[in-house]
Amino acid sequence: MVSCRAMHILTVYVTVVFTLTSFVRSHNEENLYQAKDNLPTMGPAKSVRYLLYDVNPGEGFNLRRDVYMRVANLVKFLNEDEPWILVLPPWGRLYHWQTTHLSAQTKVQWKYFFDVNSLALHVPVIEFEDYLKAVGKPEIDEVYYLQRYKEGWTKWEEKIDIRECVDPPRYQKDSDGKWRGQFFGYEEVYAKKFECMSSQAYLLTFKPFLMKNTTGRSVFLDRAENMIHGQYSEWSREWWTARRSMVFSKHLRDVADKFRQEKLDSNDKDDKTELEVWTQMKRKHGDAKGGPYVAIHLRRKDYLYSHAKEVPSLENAAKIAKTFLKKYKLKKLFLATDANGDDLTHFEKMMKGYEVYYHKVFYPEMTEYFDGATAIMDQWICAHARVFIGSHVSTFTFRIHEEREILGFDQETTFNRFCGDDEPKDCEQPTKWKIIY
Ligand SMILES: Nc1nc2c(ncn2[C@@H]2O[C@H](COP(=O)(O)OP(=O)(O)O)[C@@H](O)[C@H]2O)c(=O)[nH]1
Ligand SMILES: *[C@@H]1O[C@H](CO)[C@@H](O)[C@H](O)[C@H]1NC(C)=O
Ligand SMILES: [Mg+2]
Repeated sequence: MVSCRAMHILTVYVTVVFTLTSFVRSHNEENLYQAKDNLPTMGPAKSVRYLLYDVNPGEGFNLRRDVYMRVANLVKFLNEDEPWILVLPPWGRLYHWQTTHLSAQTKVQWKYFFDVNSLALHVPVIEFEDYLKAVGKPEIDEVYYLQRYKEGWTKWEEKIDIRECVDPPRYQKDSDGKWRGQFFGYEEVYAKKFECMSSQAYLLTFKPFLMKNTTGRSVFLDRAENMIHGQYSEWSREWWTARRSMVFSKHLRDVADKFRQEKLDSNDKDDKTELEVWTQMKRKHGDAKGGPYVAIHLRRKDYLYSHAKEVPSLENAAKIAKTFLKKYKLKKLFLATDANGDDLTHFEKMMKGYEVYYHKVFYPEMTEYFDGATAIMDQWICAHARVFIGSHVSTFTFRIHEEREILGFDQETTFNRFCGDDEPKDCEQPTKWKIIY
């Protein structure tokens, strides 16, 4: 018997397929990253809607990647019933991106950092620039600014409500009645409607709101980090599917791979880390061997204060790194860090007898969007090491863990972290998030 549910799913699928096709045909086809086998083939139309979002300006690159996974899954669930396209929020002006000689690190497109066709194998996405072209004016229909409840948390219950703004909003109505705000630094962009929305809710709770309570063609959720994963968190298949789609852009991988080969004797064939299209890729723990080097992520800067107890001194970091180098009988150390130049030289001195490599010296040609690009290359190289040691609760470290799960490393080589000087030597190690297919 063909169940009603199966029929329903089929109908919905066909609807989505229909609508997306007409969308693709009526717009510039190149603007929509929609991988071929995901491509709709025919149909009438319920018009496509756009979901836009942004994150608290204080958040760094790697938490932003986590927020992407939430919003992407929201769009995925929306597409079960209605065609929605996720608009990728341009990168720029991140707190950590301070390379002063570069004023260009604003309005950076996702394709610079990620393989957008891989993202599109999960949900339909377009760059913000292409959204502007597609709608033909610098306009967003509705903006909802997610905020806490003024009265605070009383008990856990899922709820979202349009409320007065708790904090002075970063949007203002101009004399033409247009809402002006930040909008990634695009000064011409405005919204037709703006509301603050108190929320204490899982991402799925936003689906009925978006489908039924909003009518605009484009809806923008600001402060999207307030959307909670709920059941779609690290231990769920959906989360991992979104995560697997976040493949780094090829041009950055290529620079990092060249570095691996030239300096670290590391390549995918020998290391057993060859990539496939992510939808086809399914490795077992232990399949990957990794290059003949130890990689460490040594987080400094703000973590020296915000996580003082768990951040090791350089002396101790060097000691721990040597323990691993001996255990794995390796001579080369790859160092990913946001430490300053003096610390780097100091650390290198303490690693006498070993070869230390780090990015600042080795890819000086990467001046374009330096900070984001080097961060990604550092992560990519750490992800391919025989063994990795990370920093306590750093999202930069977490994204490396996940990359290694995707590549199929033994978990013992991945979920290690430095202990602070005053912590026990066997301090609590990172949670082993196992990949789920
Ligand atoms: N290149 C490079 N940048 C780093 C490293 N560690 C931290 N950073 C920079 O500092 C930022 C850290 O912020 P974030 O991504 O939020 O990670 P978290 O603060 O460690 O959780 C990164 O995005 C990088 O710009 C590193 O090892 N290498
Ligand atoms: C959405 O609409 C329903 C029905 O009108 C209403 O009860 C609900 O409060 C609305 N949700 C929000 C967040 O405004
Ligand atoms: Mg951070």
